This record gives sequence, structure tokens and C-alpha cells, in this order.
Amino acid sequence: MAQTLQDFENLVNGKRIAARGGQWLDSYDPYRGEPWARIPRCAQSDVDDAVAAARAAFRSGPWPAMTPTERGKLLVRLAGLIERDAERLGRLETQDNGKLIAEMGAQTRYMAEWYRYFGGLADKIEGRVLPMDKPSRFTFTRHEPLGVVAMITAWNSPLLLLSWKLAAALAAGNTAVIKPSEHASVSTLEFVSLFEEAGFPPGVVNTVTGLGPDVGAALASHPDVAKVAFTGGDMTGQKIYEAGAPSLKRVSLELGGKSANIIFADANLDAAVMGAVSGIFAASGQTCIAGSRLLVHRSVHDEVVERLTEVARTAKMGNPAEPGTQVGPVTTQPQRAHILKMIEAGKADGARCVMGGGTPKDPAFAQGWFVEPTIFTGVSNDMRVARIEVFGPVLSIIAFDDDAEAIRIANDSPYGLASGLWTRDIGRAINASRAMESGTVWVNTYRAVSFMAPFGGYKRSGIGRESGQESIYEFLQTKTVWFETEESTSNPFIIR
Ligand code: TXE
Repeated sequence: MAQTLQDFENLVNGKRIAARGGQWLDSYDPYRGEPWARIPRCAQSDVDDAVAAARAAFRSGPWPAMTPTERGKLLVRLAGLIERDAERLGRLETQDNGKLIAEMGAQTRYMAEWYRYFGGLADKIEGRVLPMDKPSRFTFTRHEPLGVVAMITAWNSPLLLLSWKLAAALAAGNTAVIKPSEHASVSTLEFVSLFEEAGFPPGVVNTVTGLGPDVGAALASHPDVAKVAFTGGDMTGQKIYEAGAPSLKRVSLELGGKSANIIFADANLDAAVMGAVSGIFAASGQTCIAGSRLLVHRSVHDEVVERLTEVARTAKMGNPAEPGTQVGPVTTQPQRAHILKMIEAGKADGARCVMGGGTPKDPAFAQGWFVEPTIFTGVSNDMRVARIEVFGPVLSIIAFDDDAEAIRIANDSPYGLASGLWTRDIGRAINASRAMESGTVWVNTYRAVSFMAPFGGYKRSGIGRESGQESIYEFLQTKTVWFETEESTSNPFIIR
């Protein structure tokens, strides 16, 4: 079996390499439920090699000698190469994580904009000359890169989530060691070839593949890693935070959510229903921003449920590589088991399953890792299905009676990644958007992201922001430089 699989190697210091120990991991095609590729199963010594390469590239050679303008030009050149190869990279993602080609192709095309945007920003990071309370002092600040940044990413949108980190980190002058998810590493291993073609020096971007608790943990605790930028589950994020503590690493964590999508009585219901569908059934619910709790005003509740099930029922399940497919498989077997367990928890806790509720009966889907789009009504916010991140196509509908109750339920969650508000009343939208305990609030839209718009979580949904101008400071540190302009000697025993 193994001979028929395609092998993909890591990139370290500009060279393609397998794991030192010669071990491999199979990568699965979720639509067929069988392995299609192999990636190196790395260990601590491979992590040491990748970090050493990134550290050397940060300290000496062409990269630290480049001006920010030169770094920016490389990033812009890379953006052009991404656009050229977007379709190929999108197809690899679909094969590896089972998400729709329509979605992965759109993501791989769009991610070019992050490199263009941060490429343009690279030479606009300015320090300040301080007005100074001490007239003989000339004092200024400059923003400097941190060093080696480890990027640990998830399987749901491998290249887009990586780009949110990598474009800003490189624009700031850092070097990178990337650890993609063991469930979907292939697109990252292919993508990094473009850096050499764009003209980046070897060692600036390196990869190391393998299991989270081995390779991820080794990176997160490595003494020569200055910062870890992570996307994944909140429990893993917590481990990464702890692993970085002894060496006082900076961390940014993009974690999960249990986002509330609120439909008020005055909403445009056509738009709201489509927003609810896109919030939970797009990507089979495998998105951190899934609007997995749909809060609906009691006066429109039944109508919304009826319209929603009508749309969701017609969603075309099938091969994610075909452009017309709307619901594909979920990415991993453990993920499918977790989703099915959460569906059972919903039923056991007394929610009413009005659609789906298991695996599809059609034998055409027997081999792949499919779960039916599932809708629960009668959910109360203390049920497990309303509290735990399902990361699958499972919607929990909760009825509410007034705005205060909707806001209270929305905020009664350990998470705070995003929320949606559907209303035509501008005052209500402004007040509710202010009250939401979430890093993003969408009003009359859902699941919108942009390279210009800061993104990140409140509460257990994370630390730090990605995208937007301010996010580059997550990859910089400030140095203050003091000059004395007069040749006076002051009393050395008091603070100057
Ligand atoms: O994520 P993990 P998984 C959520 C979602 C899902 C759950 C588990 O709820 O059900 O997380 O998914 C690496 N030290 N999200 O198992 O485990 C791992 O190898 C260092 C939310 O895929 O968090 C991978 O590269 N690294 C989400 C990355 O961490 C470790 C996207 C993410 O894996 C590690 C995906 C360790 N001890 C899942 N253990 C989102 N926010 O979009 C694992 N890793």
C-alpha cells in the first residue's frame, strides 16, 4: 500500500528532507477514507535542525541585511506566485482535508492579498522621536523583529490560517518554522517551494511535520523560539501557553468558538436564514467562526426553523473536489466521532433533532467521513451542545424573548470569537454590537474576513490579533535608544 502513496518532504534551510529517523505518517483523503500521501514523522532532533536553520537565517546572511522595502518586494512577488498556483494548492487542500474545492480554491486565491498587504506595510513601520521631558536627551524608538517564530496550524484552512501569521511575521523581519496539522500538511509542504522562487534566502521559512504532542510540543518549548503563533483547539492552546512559559515566549492563540448568531424579530429573514446556513453548514461546520448557536426571537422562531431546514435539506452532499458540491466530509475520523458524540449528547440532554442527526444512509457516502447537516431546536444554553465546540455541521437553535435575554445568552459562553446580529434597527445593532463579548461582530452578514480587519478572540477564544495593521506589532518588539547631547557629568547616584 505504502508504495503507491506520494511522499512530501519538509523544507529546512532551503533543502528538501525527510525525518532523521526515517519515519512517515500517512495523510488521508477524507472523501475516500483512505491514505493518499505520506509526510515525514519528525521528532525533537528534526525540530532542533529547523529551529537552528531559522535562527541562523535570522542572525546572519542576506535576510537581516535586507531593508524592509526589499523584504516587502519579496512578499509582493510571492503574492503573484500564489495567484499563479492557487488552483493547484486549493486542490491539494481539498484532497487532504476534504473541504470543498469552491472554498479551498477561494481561500488559496485570496491569501495572496495577505502577502501583498503586509509586503506594503513592511517599510511603513516607524519608530518615534520622543518629545522628552529632559531637554538634553535625544530619544527615539524603533520596532525590531523577535527572532524565530514557530507557527502551529490547524487542518481546517491550512494555508489561509498560516498566511495570517506568516505574512506579518516576515514583513516584520522574523524567520519561521511552520508545523502544519498532521491531518493536512501537504499544501503547506508544497507552498513553501514558492519562497525560493520568489527570492527569499534559505532558512527564512522552514517546515517540520509530525504529531502535535511530539513536534508541536517540542517547538512550543524550544528555547530558541521567540514566539509561537497558533491556531487550533483551546485545550491545545492552553498547553502551548504553558509550554512557552519557562522561556517566557510570546504567544498568539487563535482558538475555537461557540459563536452566537442572533436573529431579531425585525431582521430581513431571507438574508438571516442564508447567513445562518453559511455560519454552520459551510465547510461542514469546521470553522472556528461557526455560528453554532442560532438565537432566534420567539416571534419568528418557527418561520426561521422552517426556512432553514428547507435550505439545508437541499444542500448537495458529495465529492468535495466537484465544484457543485455544498456539503463534503469532515476532515478526520476522530473529528467525526466527536461530532457524532455531540449529536448524541444533544439528544440525551433533551434538544429536539429536526434534521439530520447521524451519518448519511446513502451507500455512496459509506466510505468517506460524512456527517448529516443536523439541526437541534429547543436547545437551552446549558446543554452540552450549546457549550462545547462541535466543529461540525450541527446547529443549536435557542429561542429568546427580548434583546437583553439574547445578549445574556450570547455572552454566557467560555468563548468569544465572533457573533452575528440580524436586524434592520440601527440603534439595536449598535447597542448589541457594543454588548457582545467577542472579537468580531458581524451585522447583517456572517463569516466575512479580510487582510485589513483585525481578527481574534475574547475569553477562551484566544490571545492576540491577526490581520490588519496593528497585527504586525505581534511580531515586533520596541527598542528605546537614548542620546545625551550635552557633555555634562551628572550625579551618578541618582536616576538620570
Ligand atoms: O486541533 P489541535 P485538532 C478545534 C475544534 C476541534 C479541536 C481539535 O474544536 O474539534 O480543535 O482539533 C498541534 N503542543 N479546532 O485536534 O489538537 C497539532 O499537531 C503543540 C479549532 O486538529 O488543537 C496541530 O498542528 N502543538 C480550530 C495544531 O496543534 C500541538 C481549528 C492544532 O491541533 C499539541 C482546528 C501540543 N501538545 C481545530 N497538540 C480553529 N480555531 O479554527 C496538538 N498540536
